[in-house]
Amino acid sequence: MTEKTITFVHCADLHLDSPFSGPGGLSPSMGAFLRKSTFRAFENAVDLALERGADFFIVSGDVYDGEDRSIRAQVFFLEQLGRLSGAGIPSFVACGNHDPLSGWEADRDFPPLVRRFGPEVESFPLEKDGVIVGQIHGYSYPVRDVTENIALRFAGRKGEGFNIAVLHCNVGGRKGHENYAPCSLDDLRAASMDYWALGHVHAAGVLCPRPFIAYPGCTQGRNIREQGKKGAYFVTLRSAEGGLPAEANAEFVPCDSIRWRAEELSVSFMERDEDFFQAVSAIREKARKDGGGLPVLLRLTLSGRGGVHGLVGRPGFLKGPGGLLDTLNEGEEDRPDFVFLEEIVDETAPALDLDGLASGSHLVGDFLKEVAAFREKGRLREGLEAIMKEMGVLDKIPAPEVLDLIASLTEEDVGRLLDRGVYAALSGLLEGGGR
Ligand SMILES: [Mn+2]
Repeated sequence: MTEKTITFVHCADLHLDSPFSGPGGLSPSMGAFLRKSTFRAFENAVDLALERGADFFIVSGDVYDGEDRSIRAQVFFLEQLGRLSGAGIPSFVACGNHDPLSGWEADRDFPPLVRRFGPEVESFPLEKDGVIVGQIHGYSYPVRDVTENIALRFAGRKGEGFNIAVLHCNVGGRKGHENYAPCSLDDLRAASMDYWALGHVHAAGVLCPRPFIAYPGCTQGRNIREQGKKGAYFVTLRSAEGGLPAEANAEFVPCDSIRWRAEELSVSFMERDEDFFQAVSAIREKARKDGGGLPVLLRLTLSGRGGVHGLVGRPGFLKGPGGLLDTLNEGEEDRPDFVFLEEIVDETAPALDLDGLASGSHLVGDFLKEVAAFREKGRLREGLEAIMKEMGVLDKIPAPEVLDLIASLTEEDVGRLLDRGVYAALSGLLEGGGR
């Protein structure tokens, strides 16, 4: 028996025409750029199928962001499916909780090779080179609130050849996601499919390798909770012998046109304002480099204790007109790989009065006195090694070069490590009431 393969693109949660909530005070051009990003991302997913000559294309729900979808989104969606159809690539579309069948849409024709699943599990044949090689089963939400376990309805659907299931659902009661069409991984496995093309959870993830069960995540991140690369899977399914599910190779391909990123910067141990400015600049350039040419929306959270707290707390310093945020964003929009600071959150605290704390008769005071006694004894590196030995840490270090590294530490190095350790410990001890 000759091995059969099929290829397809699996995407979900396009949320076309999402309004961008996060950033305030965006320029009109930036606002327009963001508004277009969900469209661009879907176009990129369609390009992926066209460029690689996929056998078909799957959208697992939440094409639109709202039940009453915008005309712009509807027209665009049909246009893109039309590009696929024109190239002979069939598309299979399921509706999710954000775009149930009950939502309003213009009464228009889908392009010829598009199939949209109905409100009951429905099956369509999969063809390759004019030969039926399997079937695809799917379900569209009739209304937004589907609380029934729909996965169970796929039982007994399996036919000859490849079997693919398309469903928008919450597997395993994932927190932070509405519990629509709740089901378990075992429910999905029990249906004897080769591939479960899921939608709903906006972070990509493979739940099971065989049968392959996966969320591709949303195609475009739309707020700070949707960070990092967003895209679609390009899947190759290989038929397997002996009744096993087909073997899937799913390559995650980024499709997004702008990326969200959150960074934290601790101001502890910054001696001068200059250190702060340099650190912020380094974070921005790192974000640009990691973006690989794609623009980035960056949220920066400032943390830690130190003198810089006074600087960033100056009225208007961070967010006033002509403040740091404005200044850093100026001119960014003119470059294709812009890094736009959408928010700076100040969680810094003033430097600690270590002498004052050390004189207190409480846990923190005792801790600091202990540290001071250790310091006074001198020979810090030997002291450190003795403590590590006592705790059994030294014996557990497998790499001799780590031991060499410890041996090569100067007294100054160990002093600095001690400072950091004390700060970290104090932050923990003083958590809550210490600021
Ligand atoms: Mn969604």
